[in-house]
Amino acid sequence: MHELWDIVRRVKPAPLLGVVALLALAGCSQGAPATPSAPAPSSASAAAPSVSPPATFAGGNVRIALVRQLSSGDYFEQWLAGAQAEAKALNVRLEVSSGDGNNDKQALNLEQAVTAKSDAIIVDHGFAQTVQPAIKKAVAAEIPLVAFDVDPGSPQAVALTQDDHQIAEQALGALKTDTGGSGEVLYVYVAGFAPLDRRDETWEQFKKDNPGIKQVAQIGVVNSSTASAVADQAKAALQANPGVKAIFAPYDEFAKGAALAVKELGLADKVKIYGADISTADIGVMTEAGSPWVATSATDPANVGRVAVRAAALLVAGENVDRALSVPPSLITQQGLRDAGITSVEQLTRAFPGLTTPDVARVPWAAS
Ligand code: SR1
Repeated sequence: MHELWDIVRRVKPAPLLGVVALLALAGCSQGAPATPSAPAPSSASAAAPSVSPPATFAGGNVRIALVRQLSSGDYFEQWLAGAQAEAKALNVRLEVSSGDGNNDKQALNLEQAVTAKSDAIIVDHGFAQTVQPAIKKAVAAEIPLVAFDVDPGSPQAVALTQDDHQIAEQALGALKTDTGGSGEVLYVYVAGFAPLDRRDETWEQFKKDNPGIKQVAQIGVVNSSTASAVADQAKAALQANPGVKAIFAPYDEFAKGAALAVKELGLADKVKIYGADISTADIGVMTEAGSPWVATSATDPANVGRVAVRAAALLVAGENVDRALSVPPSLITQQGLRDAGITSVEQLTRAFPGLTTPDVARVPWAAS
Protein backbone atom coordinates (compact mmCIF):
# COMPACT_ATOMS: atom_id res chain seq x y z
CA MET A 1 0.00 0.00 0.00
CA HIS A 2 1.23 3.47 -0.74
CA GLU A 3 2.21 5.90 1.97
CA LEU A 4 1.49 9.28 0.50
CA TRP A 5 4.13 11.16 2.46
CA ASP A 6 6.70 8.46 1.89
CA ILE A 7 6.27 9.00 -1.84
CA VAL A 8 6.41 12.76 -1.54
CA ARG A 9 9.62 12.63 0.52
CA ARG A 10 11.20 10.30 -1.98
CA VAL A 11 11.06 12.64 -4.95
CA LYS A 12 13.40 15.53 -5.66
CA PRO A 13 11.92 19.01 -5.21
CA ALA A 14 9.44 19.52 -7.99
CA PRO A 15 7.57 22.59 -9.20
CA LEU A 16 4.52 23.22 -7.05
CA LEU A 17 2.03 22.04 -9.63
CA GLY A 18 3.98 18.82 -10.10
CA VAL A 19 3.66 18.19 -6.40
CA VAL A 20 -0.04 18.98 -6.49
CA ALA A 21 -0.49 16.39 -9.21
CA LEU A 22 1.59 13.91 -7.27
CA LEU A 23 -0.37 14.45 -4.09
CA ALA A 24 -3.65 14.12 -5.85
CA LEU A 25 -2.79 11.02 -7.85
CA ALA A 26 -0.89 8.94 -5.35
CA GLY A 27 -3.02 6.10 -4.02
CA CYS A 28 -3.07 6.30 -0.25
CA SER A 29 -3.00 3.39 2.15
CA GLN A 30 -4.97 5.36 4.73
CA GLY A 31 -8.01 5.21 2.50
CA ALA A 32 -8.02 8.94 1.86
CA PRO A 33 -9.74 9.62 -1.44
CA ALA A 34 -7.29 10.39 -4.22
CA THR A 35 -9.60 12.77 -5.98
CA PRO A 36 -8.21 15.61 -8.06
CA SER A 37 -8.11 19.02 -6.51
CA ALA A 38 -9.94 21.70 -8.47
CA PRO A 39 -7.70 22.53 -11.41
CA ALA A 40 -5.16 24.92 -9.99
CA PRO A 41 -4.85 28.32 -11.61
CA SER A 42 -2.18 27.26 -14.04
CA SER A 43 0.51 28.90 -16.03
CA ALA A 44 -0.95 26.59 -18.68
CA SER A 45 -4.06 28.76 -18.94
CA ALA A 46 -4.05 31.02 -22.00
CA ALA A 47 -1.95 34.13 -21.62
CA ALA A 48 -1.45 36.79 -24.23
CA PRO A 49 1.99 36.82 -25.86
CA SER A 50 4.29 39.51 -24.53
CA VAL A 51 6.23 40.12 -27.77
CA SER A 52 5.68 39.78 -31.52
CA PRO A 53 7.10 36.78 -33.37
CA PRO A 54 10.49 37.34 -35.01
CA ALA A 55 10.14 38.17 -38.73
CA THR A 56 11.68 34.80 -39.67
CA PHE A 57 8.53 33.06 -38.48
CA ALA A 58 6.05 35.25 -40.38
CA GLY A 59 5.95 33.36 -43.68
CA GLY A 60 5.67 29.86 -42.24
CA ASN A 61 8.96 28.90 -43.86
CA VAL A 62 10.99 27.97 -40.81
CA ARG A 63 11.84 24.27 -41.25
CA ILE A 64 12.50 22.10 -38.23
CA ALA A 65 13.58 18.53 -38.96
CA LEU A 66 12.40 15.95 -36.43
CA VAL A 67 14.66 12.92 -36.77
CA ARG A 68 13.27 9.99 -34.82
CA GLN A 69 14.68 6.61 -33.92
CA LEU A 70 11.29 5.07 -33.10
CA SER A 71 7.72 5.94 -33.99
CA SER A 72 5.46 3.05 -33.00
CA GLY A 73 3.70 2.77 -29.66
CA ASP A 74 1.53 5.09 -27.60
CA TYR A 75 4.36 7.16 -26.20
CA PHE A 76 5.89 8.04 -29.55
CA GLU A 77 2.54 8.71 -31.21
CA GLN A 78 1.44 11.12 -28.47
CA TRP A 79 4.84 12.82 -28.47
CA LEU A 80 4.58 13.43 -32.24
CA ALA A 81 1.04 14.79 -31.93
CA GLY A 82 2.27 17.32 -29.36
CA ALA A 83 5.24 18.31 -31.52
CA GLN A 84 2.99 18.80 -34.54
CA ALA A 85 0.49 20.87 -32.57
CA GLU A 86 3.26 23.14 -31.26
CA ALA A 87 4.75 23.49 -34.76
CA LYS A 88 1.35 24.58 -36.04
CA ALA A 89 0.95 27.06 -33.20
CA LEU A 90 4.38 28.56 -33.92
CA ASN A 91 3.85 28.59 -37.69
CA VAL A 92 6.84 26.35 -38.44
CA ARG A 93 7.13 23.37 -40.78
CA LEU A 94 7.97 20.17 -38.96
CA GLU A 95 9.66 17.71 -41.33
CA VAL A 96 9.38 14.29 -39.70
CA SER A 97 11.46 11.20 -40.42
CA SER A 98 11.78 7.94 -38.51
CA GLY A 99 14.39 5.25 -38.49
CA ASP A 100 11.65 2.85 -37.33
CA GLY A 101 14.19 1.20 -35.07
CA ASN A 102 16.92 1.08 -37.74
CA ASN A 103 19.80 3.16 -36.36
CA ASP A 104 21.59 3.42 -39.72
CA LYS A 105 18.42 4.78 -41.28
CA GLN A 106 18.07 7.35 -38.50
CA ALA A 107 21.72 8.41 -38.99
CA LEU A 108 21.09 8.81 -42.72
CA ASN A 109 17.96 10.87 -42.08
CA LEU A 110 20.00 13.06 -39.76
CA GLU A 111 22.74 13.54 -42.37
CA GLN A 112 20.03 14.55 -44.85
CA ALA A 113 18.57 17.11 -42.45
CA VAL A 114 22.03 18.66 -42.13
CA THR A 115 22.61 18.63 -45.90
CA ALA A 116 19.16 20.18 -46.45
CA LYS A 117 20.19 23.04 -44.12
CA SER A 118 17.17 22.70 -41.86
CA ASP A 119 16.70 25.78 -39.68
CA ALA A 120 16.85 23.52 -36.62
CA ILE A 121 16.97 19.80 -35.93
CA ILE A 122 15.35 17.75 -33.17
CA VAL A 123 16.87 14.32 -32.64
CA ASP A 124 14.34 12.13 -30.86
CA HIS A 125 15.99 9.09 -29.23
CA GLY A 126 18.83 7.26 -30.93
CA PHE A 127 22.06 5.60 -29.99
CA ALA A 128 24.90 8.00 -29.23
CA GLN A 129 27.36 6.29 -31.53
CA THR A 130 25.04 6.47 -34.52
CA VAL A 131 23.76 10.04 -34.14
CA GLN A 132 26.71 11.93 -32.64
CA PRO A 133 28.78 12.13 -35.86
CA ALA A 134 25.95 13.87 -37.74
CA ILE A 135 25.14 16.03 -34.71
CA LYS A 136 28.74 17.29 -34.84
CA LYS A 137 28.18 18.20 -38.51
CA ALA A 138 24.98 20.06 -37.61
CA VAL A 139 26.83 22.00 -34.92
CA ALA A 140 29.69 22.79 -37.34
CA ALA A 141 27.09 24.06 -39.84
CA GLU A 142 25.59 26.19 -37.04
CA ILE A 143 22.25 24.40 -37.22
CA PRO A 144 20.58 24.63 -33.79
CA LEU A 145 19.91 21.20 -32.37
CA VAL A 146 17.73 19.75 -29.63
CA ALA A 147 18.43 16.15 -28.55
CA PHE A 148 15.63 14.36 -26.72
CA ASP A 149 16.53 11.18 -24.84
CA VAL A 150 19.93 10.85 -26.49
CA ASP A 151 23.30 12.24 -25.46
CA PRO A 152 24.18 14.72 -28.23
CA GLY A 153 27.88 14.65 -27.31
CA SER A 154 28.14 18.34 -28.23
CA PRO A 155 27.77 21.01 -25.55
CA GLN A 156 26.24 23.40 -28.09
CA ALA A 157 23.15 21.20 -28.42
CA VAL A 158 20.21 21.38 -26.04
CA ALA A 159 19.68 18.07 -24.20
CA LEU A 160 16.05 17.45 -23.22
CA THR A 161 15.02 14.66 -20.83
CA GLN A 162 12.09 13.68 -18.61
CA ASP A 163 14.17 13.26 -15.45
CA ASP A 164 14.48 9.53 -15.77
CA HIS A 165 16.04 9.07 -12.35
CA GLN A 166 12.95 10.59 -10.83
CA ILE A 167 10.71 8.40 -13.00
CA ALA A 168 12.41 5.30 -11.63
CA GLU A 169 12.49 6.67 -8.08
CA GLN A 170 8.75 7.32 -8.10
CA ALA A 171 7.81 3.91 -9.50
CA LEU A 172 10.23 2.12 -7.18
CA GLY A 173 8.98 4.13 -4.21
CA ALA A 174 5.54 2.66 -4.86
CA LEU A 175 7.04 -0.83 -5.31
CA LYS A 176 8.90 -0.54 -2.02
CA THR A 177 5.84 0.64 -0.15
CA ASP A 178 3.70 -2.17 -1.52
CA THR A 179 6.26 -4.95 -1.01
CA GLY A 180 7.64 -3.70 2.28
CA GLY A 181 11.05 -3.61 0.63
CA SER A 182 11.50 -7.34 0.13
CA GLY A 183 10.63 -9.99 -2.39
CA GLU A 184 11.44 -11.38 -5.81
CA VAL A 185 11.21 -8.92 -8.68
CA LEU A 186 11.20 -9.37 -12.44
CA TYR A 187 12.94 -6.50 -14.24
CA VAL A 188 12.26 -5.37 -17.81
CA TYR A 189 15.14 -3.50 -19.45
CA VAL A 190 16.99 -3.11 -22.74
CA ALA A 191 20.40 -1.41 -22.60
CA GLY A 192 21.43 1.35 -24.99
CA PHE A 193 18.35 3.59 -24.80
CA ALA A 194 19.43 6.62 -22.76
CA PRO A 195 16.20 6.98 -20.74
CA LEU A 196 16.16 3.27 -19.91
CA ASP A 197 19.85 3.37 -19.00
CA ARG A 198 19.23 6.24 -16.58
CA ARG A 199 16.25 4.41 -15.04
CA ASP A 200 18.51 1.37 -14.75
CA GLU A 201 21.06 3.39 -12.74
CA THR A 202 18.33 4.11 -10.22
CA TRP A 203 17.26 0.46 -10.18
CA GLU A 204 20.83 -0.68 -9.49
CA GLN A 205 21.11 1.78 -6.61
CA PHE A 206 17.67 0.78 -5.33
CA LYS A 207 18.75 -2.87 -5.11
CA LYS A 208 21.86 -1.87 -3.16
CA ASP A 209 19.78 0.23 -0.77
CA ASN A 210 17.15 -2.50 -0.37
CA PRO A 211 18.93 -5.85 0.00
CA GLY A 212 15.60 -7.59 0.57
CA ILE A 213 14.68 -6.94 -3.07
CA LYS A 214 15.92 -9.80 -5.28
CA GLN A 215 15.99 -9.44 -9.04
CA VAL A 216 15.33 -13.02 -10.18
CA ALA A 217 15.23 -12.41 -13.93
CA GLN A 218 15.71 -9.69 -16.51
CA ILE A 219 13.81 -9.63 -19.77
CA GLY A 220 13.19 -7.01 -22.45
CA VAL A 221 12.96 -6.23 -26.12
CA VAL A 222 12.29 -3.01 -28.06
CA ASN A 223 10.85 -3.45 -31.53
CA SER A 224 7.70 -2.55 -33.45
CA SER A 225 5.62 -4.93 -31.27
CA THR A 226 7.35 -4.50 -27.93
CA ALA A 227 4.32 -5.19 -25.73
CA SER A 228 3.51 -8.58 -27.20
CA ALA A 229 7.18 -9.63 -27.30
CA VAL A 230 7.57 -8.66 -23.64
CA ALA A 231 4.35 -10.50 -22.78
CA ASP A 232 5.82 -13.74 -24.16
CA GLN A 233 9.08 -13.22 -22.28
CA ALA A 234 7.29 -12.29 -19.05
CA LYS A 235 5.12 -15.40 -19.18
CA ALA A 236 8.17 -17.62 -19.42
CA ALA A 237 9.99 -15.72 -16.68
CA LEU A 238 6.99 -15.86 -14.32
CA GLN A 239 6.53 -19.57 -14.90
CA ALA A 240 10.22 -20.14 -14.15
CA ASN A 241 10.08 -17.92 -11.05
CA PRO A 242 6.81 -18.57 -9.19
CA GLY A 243 7.93 -16.47 -6.20
CA VAL A 244 7.87 -13.16 -8.13
CA LYS A 245 5.61 -10.57 -6.52
CA ALA A 246 6.51 -7.42 -8.45
CA ILE A 247 7.59 -6.43 -11.95
CA PHE A 248 9.57 -3.24 -12.55
CA ALA A 249 8.76 -2.33 -16.16
CA PRO A 250 9.78 1.32 -16.69
CA TYR A 251 8.37 1.88 -20.22
CA ASP A 252 4.66 1.61 -20.97
CA GLU A 253 5.09 -0.96 -23.72
CA PHE A 254 7.00 -3.10 -21.19
CA ALA A 255 4.29 -2.61 -18.56
CA LYS A 256 1.48 -3.43 -20.99
CA GLY A 257 3.26 -6.62 -22.02
CA ALA A 258 3.88 -7.57 -18.40
CA ALA A 259 0.21 -6.91 -17.55
CA LEU A 260 -0.89 -9.20 -20.36
CA ALA A 261 1.36 -11.99 -19.10
CA VAL A 262 0.24 -11.63 -15.48
CA LYS A 263 -3.43 -11.67 -16.46
CA GLU A 264 -3.06 -14.63 -18.79
CA LEU A 265 -1.33 -16.62 -16.06
CA GLY A 266 -4.05 -15.68 -13.55
CA LEU A 267 -1.51 -14.06 -11.22
CA ALA A 268 -3.04 -10.58 -10.92
CA ASP A 269 -3.72 -10.97 -7.21
CA LYS A 270 -0.13 -11.88 -6.49
CA VAL A 271 2.09 -9.97 -8.95
CA LYS A 272 1.95 -6.17 -9.25
CA ILE A 273 3.49 -3.98 -11.95
CA TYR A 274 5.32 -0.67 -11.54
CA GLY A 275 5.79 1.13 -14.84
CA ALA A 276 6.56 4.37 -16.62
CA ASP A 277 4.66 6.55 -19.11
CA ILE A 278 0.94 7.09 -19.58
CA SER A 279 -1.53 7.08 -22.47
CA THR A 280 -5.27 6.70 -22.79
CA ALA A 281 -4.75 3.02 -23.60
CA ASP A 282 -2.47 2.68 -20.55
CA ILE A 283 -5.11 4.25 -18.33
CA GLY A 284 -7.56 1.66 -19.67
CA VAL A 285 -5.16 -1.18 -18.81
CA MET A 286 -4.38 0.23 -15.36
CA THR A 287 -7.98 0.80 -14.34
CA GLU A 288 -9.67 -2.31 -15.73
CA ALA A 289 -10.99 -4.75 -13.15
CA GLY A 290 -8.25 -6.88 -11.63
CA SER A 291 -5.42 -5.06 -13.37
CA PRO A 292 -1.97 -5.82 -11.92
CA TRP A 293 -0.49 -2.49 -13.18
CA VAL A 294 -0.77 -0.41 -10.00
CA ALA A 295 1.55 2.54 -10.53
CA THR A 296 3.34 4.43 -13.26
CA SER A 297 5.56 7.49 -13.24
CA ALA A 298 4.97 9.68 -16.25
CA THR A 299 5.07 12.97 -18.00
CA ASP A 300 2.49 13.91 -20.63
CA PRO A 301 4.32 12.82 -23.81
CA ALA A 302 2.49 15.37 -25.96
CA ASN A 303 3.73 18.09 -23.62
CA VAL A 304 7.32 16.86 -24.02
CA GLY A 305 6.96 16.95 -27.82
CA ARG A 306 5.73 20.52 -27.50
CA VAL A 307 8.71 21.46 -25.33
CA ALA A 308 11.14 20.05 -27.92
CA VAL A 309 9.62 22.15 -30.71
CA ARG A 310 9.53 25.27 -28.53
CA ALA A 311 13.21 24.84 -27.65
CA ALA A 312 14.11 24.43 -31.34
CA ALA A 313 12.07 27.51 -32.31
CA LEU A 314 13.74 29.58 -29.59
CA LEU A 315 17.16 28.56 -30.91
CA VAL A 316 16.13 29.54 -34.46
CA ALA A 317 15.12 32.93 -33.07
CA GLY A 318 18.54 33.30 -31.42
CA GLU A 319 17.05 33.18 -27.94
CA ASN A 320 18.95 31.80 -25.00
CA VAL A 321 17.91 28.25 -24.07
CA ASP A 322 19.28 26.20 -21.17
CA ARG A 323 21.52 23.45 -22.57
CA ALA A 324 19.85 20.93 -20.24
CA LEU A 325 16.06 20.92 -20.11
CA SER A 326 14.08 18.52 -17.98
CA VAL A 327 10.38 17.80 -17.71
CA PRO A 328 9.41 16.44 -14.27
CA PRO A 329 7.24 13.32 -14.01
CA SER A 330 4.35 12.62 -11.65
CA LEU A 331 3.44 9.37 -9.95
CA ILE A 332 0.09 8.08 -11.16
CA THR A 333 -1.52 5.21 -9.31
CA GLN A 334 -4.28 2.83 -10.26
CA GLN A 335 -6.14 3.85 -7.11
CA GLY A 336 -5.79 7.54 -7.91
CA LEU A 337 -7.08 7.07 -11.46
CA ARG A 338 -10.02 4.98 -10.31
CA ASP A 339 -10.94 7.33 -7.50
CA ALA A 340 -10.84 10.34 -9.80
CA GLY A 341 -12.73 8.49 -12.58
CA ILE A 342 -10.05 9.36 -15.12
CA THR A 343 -10.28 7.45 -18.39
CA SER A 344 -8.10 9.45 -20.79
CA VAL A 345 -4.91 11.50 -20.93
CA GLU A 346 -7.02 14.54 -21.82
CA GLN A 347 -8.93 14.18 -18.54
CA LEU A 348 -5.68 13.56 -16.70
CA THR A 349 -4.01 16.73 -17.97
CA ARG A 350 -7.15 18.81 -17.43
CA ALA A 351 -7.48 17.61 -13.86
CA PHE A 352 -3.76 17.89 -13.14
CA PRO A 353 -2.26 20.92 -14.89
CA GLY A 354 1.16 20.17 -13.38
CA LEU A 355 1.58 17.68 -16.23
CA THR A 356 1.81 20.63 -18.60
CA THR A 357 4.99 22.71 -18.36
CA PRO A 358 4.60 25.97 -20.29
CA ASP A 359 7.56 27.48 -18.47
CA VAL A 360 10.00 24.91 -19.84
CA ALA A 361 11.32 26.57 -23.01
CA ARG A 362 8.62 29.24 -22.93
CA VAL A 363 8.27 31.08 -26.24
CA PRO A 364 7.66 34.76 -25.45
CA TRP A 365 5.82 35.48 -28.70
CA ALA A 366 3.38 32.55 -28.37
CA ALA A 367 0.15 32.39 -26.42
CA SER A 368 0.56 29.80 -23.68
C1 SR1 B 1 12.74 2.68 -25.82
S1 SR1 B 1 12.86 4.08 -24.84
C2 SR1 B 1 11.24 4.30 -24.26
C3 SR1 B 1 11.14 5.49 -23.38
O1 SR1 B 1 11.41 6.66 -24.09
C4 SR1 B 1 10.75 7.75 -23.44
O2 SR1 B 1 11.65 8.27 -22.54
C5 SR1 B 1 9.55 7.16 -22.77
O3 SR1 B 1 9.38 7.62 -21.47
C6 SR1 B 1 9.75 5.67 -22.85
O4 SR1 B 1 9.61 5.02 -21.61
